[in-house]
Amino acid sequence: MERDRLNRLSLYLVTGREYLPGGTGLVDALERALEAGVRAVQLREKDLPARDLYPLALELRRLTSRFGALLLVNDRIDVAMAAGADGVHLAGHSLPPGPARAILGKDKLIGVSTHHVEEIVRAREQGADFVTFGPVYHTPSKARYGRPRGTDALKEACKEGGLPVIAIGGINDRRVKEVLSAGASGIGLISAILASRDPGAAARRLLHQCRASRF
Ligand code: 3NM
Repeated sequence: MERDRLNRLSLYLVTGREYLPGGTGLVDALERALEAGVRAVQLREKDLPARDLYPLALELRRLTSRFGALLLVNDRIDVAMAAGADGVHLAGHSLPPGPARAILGKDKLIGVSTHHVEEIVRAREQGADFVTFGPVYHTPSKARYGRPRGTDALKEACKEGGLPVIAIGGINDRRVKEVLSAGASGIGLISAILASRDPGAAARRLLHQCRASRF
């Protein structure tokens, strides 16, 4: 993947409407994060059928385009293509990256969720562009993602996997330095921004930490 798209992925904001504080709308929260400088969004609303996910993807496509931000759709290659997204993010139960690449062509981004270094190697062999690796830390919904992998496993993933690694799971502004020092190309998160009453301020703090940690 070229530097420009990789830079935009340095803060990868994953959606999760159930994390929003009462009264906040998803599109509003994302707009505030984008205004603050976030440049990559993954639409991940697993409970929505295509009929509802598609109009939301279109709305997020318009919104992210206004800010020059990437939009990836979790799992649903059809919805990603129909909405003109920049790519897809594949989970363990998704179509594997090889056939996904055959459908999407060479220019679309393919991200893959991974938990072990072997999965990263496999994703690379099948034409993925990057992976998320986690959960690095305890996350509010840890039951869903398994036990934390820790920063030593993250280091190994970044060193041995052969693809850019976005660290995910329990990331907040106090942990950015640690995961970037472990070799991660970026951070992926839901609650540190979307559970905040001020998603713009939360995004600014995280982006500030990303910039500060790179020197
Ligand atoms: N994937 P938070 S952890 C979507 O380990 C996701 O693959 C994970 O939420 C993985 O930033 C996770 O609130 C949740 O911890 C991230």
